[in-house]
Amino acid sequence: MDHNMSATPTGVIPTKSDWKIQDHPNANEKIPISLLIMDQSNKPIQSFDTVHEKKMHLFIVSKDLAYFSHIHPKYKGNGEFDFTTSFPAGGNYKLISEFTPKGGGDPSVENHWVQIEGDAAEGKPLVPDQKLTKVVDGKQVKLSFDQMMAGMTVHMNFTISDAKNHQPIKNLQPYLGAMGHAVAMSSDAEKYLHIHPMTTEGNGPTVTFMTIFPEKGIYKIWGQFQHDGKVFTVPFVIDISK
Ligand SMILES: [Cu+2]
Repeated sequence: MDHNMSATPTGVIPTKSDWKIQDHPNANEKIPISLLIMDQSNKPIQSFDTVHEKKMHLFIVSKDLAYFSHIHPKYKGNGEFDFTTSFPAGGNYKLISEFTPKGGGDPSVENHWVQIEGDAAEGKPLVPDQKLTKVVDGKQVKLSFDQMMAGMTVHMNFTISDAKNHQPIKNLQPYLGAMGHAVAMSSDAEKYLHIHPMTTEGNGPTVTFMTIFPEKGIYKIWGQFQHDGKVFTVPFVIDISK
């Protein structure tokens, strides 16, 4: 599939979803969750394309975007997916599922908010990072943009080096069929951004993604990469101010 043509979805199949979760789920307990994907006439969708090695990608974020998780629900057949997860604290979490019904050119997205009982984590307002360089799991990751204007295609570059010796890392491993994955959310957790990995030459040190920030505001971005058999996740908070 050619991801280089456009960052704007073109062939999204409209869907509906029905989520099942127990009443009063508690923090730090294993919670089974299932979701049924239906078409506009409430008929379960039967067939899904495998995209980046999975039929469904599911992201969980806390309302303040402090918590992020990326998991792959299991397809049970007849439109139903399930997974088990636990939540680190009480509060509201958004579940964002992304999948492509057969025949869809671009992924469909279905969301669901859940309320988890238990002591809430201290909600902190999102503050844009002053410096777009982070150290995570022994890697230094630098984020750069060709431009940062809302409503326009943005190229986002993650450049990864060894945090100790500052050597560029040139042996990243494919993770889910690409050199990296990235997700972005608006600060109010309302907008989930589709981010397309570009076809990247080689295995680092720079991985480029393409997206469109729909409007001005603060966004949190999570980049995920694999090195030495381990996936690492690097978060950034940015301000799209124009
Ligand atoms: Cu995934």
